[in-house]
Amino acid sequence: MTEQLNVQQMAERLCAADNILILCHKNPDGDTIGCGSALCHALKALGKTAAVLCSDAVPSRYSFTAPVPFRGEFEPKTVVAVDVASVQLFGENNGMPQYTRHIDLCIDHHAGNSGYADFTLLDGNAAAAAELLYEVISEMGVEITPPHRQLPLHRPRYGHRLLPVLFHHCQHPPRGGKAHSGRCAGGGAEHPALRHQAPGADGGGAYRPQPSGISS
Ligand SMILES: [Mn+2]
Repeated sequence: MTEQLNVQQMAERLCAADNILILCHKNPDGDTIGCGSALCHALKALGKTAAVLCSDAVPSRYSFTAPVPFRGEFEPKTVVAVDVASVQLFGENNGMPQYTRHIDLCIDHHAGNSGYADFTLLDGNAAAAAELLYEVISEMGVEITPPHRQLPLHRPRYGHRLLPVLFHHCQHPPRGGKAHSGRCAGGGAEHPALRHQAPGADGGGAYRPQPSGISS
């Protein structure tokens, strides 16, 4: 039986974890891949080791999320499922079965989630797991990078929504002097992708969708 967590509790558990393997569902869509990439980049921005595993190939239209595929380069200590309602949905390829025997954390929006994880953040009223993940990442103290803050948060596609996925840890109080309220204290380097993604030194350039077919 799973224990339900709220956003703050999930953020705390993620902040306390390391060597984190993030699992997506088979036949991946924008929600599971967007969540996987976003959570992975957020954890890496906090200096953690993390990667994403999916039973099926990630469609090229989601390559803009800069997926970090797991290649067995570390021994997972914490396994997190995103947008996966039941264990049957993990799939059987890419060595997936050896990592689905024990799922520590689950972030999901399917009301019928079977409760397979030790701890679950579930909101059946959310249109996408990405809505929950956005709150979790914010609670972790990882800020969406300026160029991606301008992305439409809710980008309808296949009934799901995508989330801007490049983050970096905010080491300074944001402009306006508001204190940082995240759960994760301390370091974390700027995400390297920020530097080549940033359209200008002020971070104020417009987002230009890549020709991957995801833009309308
Ligand atoms: Mn999905």
